[in-house]
Amino acid sequence: MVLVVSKDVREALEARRPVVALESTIIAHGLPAPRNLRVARGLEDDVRARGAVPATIAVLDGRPHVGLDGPQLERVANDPTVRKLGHRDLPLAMASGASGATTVSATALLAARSGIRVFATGGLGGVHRQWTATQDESADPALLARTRITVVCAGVKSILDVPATLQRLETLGVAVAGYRTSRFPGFYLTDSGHPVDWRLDSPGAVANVMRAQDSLGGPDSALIVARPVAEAEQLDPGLHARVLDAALKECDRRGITGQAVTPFLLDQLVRHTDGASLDANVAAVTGNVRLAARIAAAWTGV
Ligand code: PSU
Ligand code: MN
Repeated sequence: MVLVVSKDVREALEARRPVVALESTIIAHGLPAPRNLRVARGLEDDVRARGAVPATIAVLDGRPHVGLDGPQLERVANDPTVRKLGHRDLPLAMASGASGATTVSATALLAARSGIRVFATGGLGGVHRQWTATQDESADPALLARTRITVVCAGVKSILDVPATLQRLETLGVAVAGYRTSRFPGFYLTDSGHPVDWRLDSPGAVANVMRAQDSLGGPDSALIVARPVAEAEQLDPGLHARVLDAALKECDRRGITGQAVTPFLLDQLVRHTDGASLDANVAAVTGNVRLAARIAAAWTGV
């Protein structure tokens, strides 16, 4: 097989034990070193502590890996030549022997190909502000519209146009539910200011929706489980609004476009909130990973 699936992950999948896919762009390009490696290891430990097997996904020397060992994880965290790969980049990286961290779209594709059903991340990509001028929209929503996977996230990144992204997910037919909330979470913020139509209150309830998706058939779309960061752990909303406004202007001023936009904005937020956005980001992804492990257990019936 073209995918290199680690022994741990392969054995768990064969025995129908719970597995949680983890993306690597957040490690390589979303969080600053040296905290990124600590967080990446911590997320894997959090999955294991809940009886599931973590499958961090990345492309190394042209080979897509599902489940990384210690040195491979370290390489993703510390090697500055590791690129950012969306799903469209996968064949290009494979054929050229490149190494890259996978975004939500690339991770979801590789996870689904290897038989993993549950995936955790921080915030999804989506429609950027000023979309009418730039047409900048992440590949994440469109890929999730045709990939059967459950993504646990803290909503979509707050640097985006959140209502436009929710609208796009509706148009594309991607199922969205709040986890123990009827408010769509705002990534660094507990509440994005927008409602969500459906709420699910337990891992078992999520697994029931996944089973209903499969029994219904139809397009192989995803299920987004949007879990808010606790209010005590969120970024101060006033600070968030001020810093984001300045960061968007700076992005414009420097003419940053394409794949560089999201990492640039996240980095600006870390710098200008004294690391508070980093704490909120880590709190969000950690909570999501823990919930994903419980959903994976409910899904496999462990
Ligand atoms: N969530 C985070 N940090 C990140 C990302 C998500 O907490 O760095 C990454 C994901 O990999 C997501 C990507 O797929 O940002 C979106 O980038 P773009 O807007 O270029 O599609
Ligand atoms: Mn983009």
